[in-house]
Amino acid sequence: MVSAAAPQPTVRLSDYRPYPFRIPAIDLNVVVGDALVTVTAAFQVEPMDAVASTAMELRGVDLELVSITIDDQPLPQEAYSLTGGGLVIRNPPTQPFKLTTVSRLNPKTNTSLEGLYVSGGMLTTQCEAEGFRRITFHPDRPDVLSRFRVRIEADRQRYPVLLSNGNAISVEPLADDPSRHVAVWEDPFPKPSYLFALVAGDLREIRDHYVTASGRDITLRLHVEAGDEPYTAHAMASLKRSMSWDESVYGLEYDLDEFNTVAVRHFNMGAMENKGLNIFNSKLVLADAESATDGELERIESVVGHEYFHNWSGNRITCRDWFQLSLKEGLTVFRDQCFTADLHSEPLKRIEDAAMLRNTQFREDAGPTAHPVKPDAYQAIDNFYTTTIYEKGAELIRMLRTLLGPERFMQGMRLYFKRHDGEAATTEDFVTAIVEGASSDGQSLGFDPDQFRRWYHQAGTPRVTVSSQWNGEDGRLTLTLEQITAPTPGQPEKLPLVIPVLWAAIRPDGRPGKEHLLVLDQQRQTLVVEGLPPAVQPPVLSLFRNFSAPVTWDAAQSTDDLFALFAGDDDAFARWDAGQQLWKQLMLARAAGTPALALEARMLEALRQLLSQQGENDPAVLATLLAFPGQAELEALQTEADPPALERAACELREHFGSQLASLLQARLDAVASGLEQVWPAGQGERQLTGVIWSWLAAAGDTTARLSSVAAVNGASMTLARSGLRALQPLDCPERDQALKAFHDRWQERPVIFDTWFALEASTPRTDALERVAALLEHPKYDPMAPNSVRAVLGGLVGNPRVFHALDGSGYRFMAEQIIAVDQRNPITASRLAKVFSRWRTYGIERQAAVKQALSVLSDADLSTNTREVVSLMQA
Ligand code: B3K
Ligand code: ZN
Repeated sequence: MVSAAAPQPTVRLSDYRPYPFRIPAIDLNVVVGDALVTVTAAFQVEPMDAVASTAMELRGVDLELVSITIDDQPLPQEAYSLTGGGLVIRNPPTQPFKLTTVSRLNPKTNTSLEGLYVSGGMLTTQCEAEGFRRITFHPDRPDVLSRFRVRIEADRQRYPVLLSNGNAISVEPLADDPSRHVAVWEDPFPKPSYLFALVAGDLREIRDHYVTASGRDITLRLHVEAGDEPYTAHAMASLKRSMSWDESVYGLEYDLDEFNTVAVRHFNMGAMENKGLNIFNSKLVLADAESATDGELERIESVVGHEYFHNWSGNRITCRDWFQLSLKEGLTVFRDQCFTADLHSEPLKRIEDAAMLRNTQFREDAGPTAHPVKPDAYQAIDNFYTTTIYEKGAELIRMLRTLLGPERFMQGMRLYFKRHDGEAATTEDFVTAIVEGASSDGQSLGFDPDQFRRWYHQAGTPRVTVSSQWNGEDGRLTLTLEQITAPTPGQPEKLPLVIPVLWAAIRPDGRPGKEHLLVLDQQRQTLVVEGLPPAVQPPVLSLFRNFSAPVTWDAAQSTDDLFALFAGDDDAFARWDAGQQLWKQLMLARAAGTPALALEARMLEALRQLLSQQGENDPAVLATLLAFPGQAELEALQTEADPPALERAACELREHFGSQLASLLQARLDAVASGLEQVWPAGQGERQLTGVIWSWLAAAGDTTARLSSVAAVNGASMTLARSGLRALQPLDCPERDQALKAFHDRWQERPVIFDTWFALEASTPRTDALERVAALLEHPKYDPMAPNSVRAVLGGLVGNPRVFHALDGSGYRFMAEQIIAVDQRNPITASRLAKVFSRWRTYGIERQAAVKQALSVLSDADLSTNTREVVSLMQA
């Protein structure tokens, strides 16, 4: 038995060597028995070196090797050896040969949710990044591409549905045992092992079809547990929209005859793009307006799109090694962001993504787990499925588009998909293709591509300082920009990057001026702009429009300028950002116990304007302008991060503005009321604004708003139900308990939705909250094997600052103990949870000491490689 591997050595990009064998074809025979699964794997192998024999290394974890043959001849014991992480064949033939292994595994004892495992009564797989080695002995690296043919044999009653990648060839009863049946699947496209998938279970099928641009009729099948069929229409419609979008924007069509999707309750992440057989966390499939919020519906649509888009960006062109992960993930996030923007609102999507990046990726970039978009070393690759690889990776691609302009950029994309189809590529290949494709028009690039590549290797968020000088008589503006990136772990020295700065000067009459692109590529750079309208006052600058680069900046803008931008910048991002800068000042002052009264008064006035009838009339834009900055961004601005103080500040400001603006807010509520029942995506803005107003009014003690919030929990819209709960949650009032109980009673039989109740309970600030969280972990409906439930409860606790960050360290200790328990069964989920401690060095001295203790409790435990890597980085 090859058991779970010992701590893995560090893997380095510089050690990459091509695999010395090609495996063009793989035949898998998977026989599902009562307890064990037997896998016979026959590989066609072609040695690269036809002269000298090279040892063949195969990976295997928790597998029992039953037999091994080469060209149907048993391999003598001395010809191979079983090692901690797999098997080595010492002197394989130098000519093409057939390697056949038979191995056995037990999916029931596999709690890692990697490889082949049980979820409910079904068998399912997750192979990315290194799960295939838990199914059969294989090199299990992304640069080995094979055509797979898969035979699955199983009991007909227990496993009526048998799925794998590619096209279904046949399903037949087993000749000599009619209680069993056999399905054969064939995938004509060579793929790496991480895209392999297999599902066997009692599933219900929802079938539809899609005709591609070239007229091919594709069967679309969605497989869910019995009873879940009514909640699949949204996912199916999202899939069709994705297929059509990739055709019209990228000219990319689907390539197999069928496309299968399976919803699984026990899943480590959102979804997985296995070729032709996407597997989804059921919470990202099962949804309708009554059971999912507008935000969740949009997210489902975008994840369905994301996994579908991987068929080209990830599957047809895959990664040479895991250091290239952003090649597929950054690009696919970029593609799904554009998909959502095209289908809904481009400016609002940009704001959403910018806020997300600032509160997750910037935090990562500033902490102990900071790493470049292309890391150069790792211990557990699963720790690198991060917001840096995904979202910052997408920002790099967006910057290329901003620098090149959309048309030239698309020329580059077309070249990339054409040139590397069928290959395992690198991020260098990607940038080269974009640059060469874009330059095919013979014009200069406008930036140095080699310098641009630094973005892939340099961790940390650059900070840009902007200063300006104004000559009012001549209308001459001199802008000086300086960039600096603070050191990150292992990278003390930073080089200047290529930073696209989209900016405009607002004209004296308030009208926006022309938008300019400035390419900041020196550490310090000066730009002189002539010919602006002469005026005494310098023009107001609208900077980093559309969030043109993933950086922070300091332009020392005056309060007057920020209010001017907030009132009416024509760039939605820059307008929202000006408001965010003002909100940040207000919240930090409140958190410090010294409210900025004069600024609050000006904000009140600005909000009166906005809320008045002549003010902003798009409810979604208005709701976005009223949204407070995220906790992480605010913490980063405090000298000593103090999450409970920030939470208190938000409560105070809601109460203050809620009471001061009560009548205007009420008038806005009345104005949007008639639009609340529109079906998503219509009515989103109305519902979003209603939610913000409820939370302000409820905080100010408005009984009607509190009662409407409670009533919403039993209404027809999950968006409003959750808005009501969010409005009441921070308030210690009877309506809060009524609302939580109503939610509990209504949804307790629907696990996917009931996880929300766990999260709400765990994040409700109460004096006995920690005991309640402990009780939730014993709740009969809590499923410790389902990462969704684990994250709901433990993530909920983290979202409860007063409890998690209690000065006596009780929250941290509790979390450390839970992480150790989760790590025993599921290292991937545990190591992600461990990152909740990553900002500990920014806390005050007392909290630092408490986290330090929690970290040493963790570190003294017997941890997985995954969790050990994260804990060590945080302790370093
Ligand atoms: N590629 C998968 C993520 C796999 C995570 C492995 N631990 C989902 C996605 O990004 O589309
Ligand atoms: Zn992805």
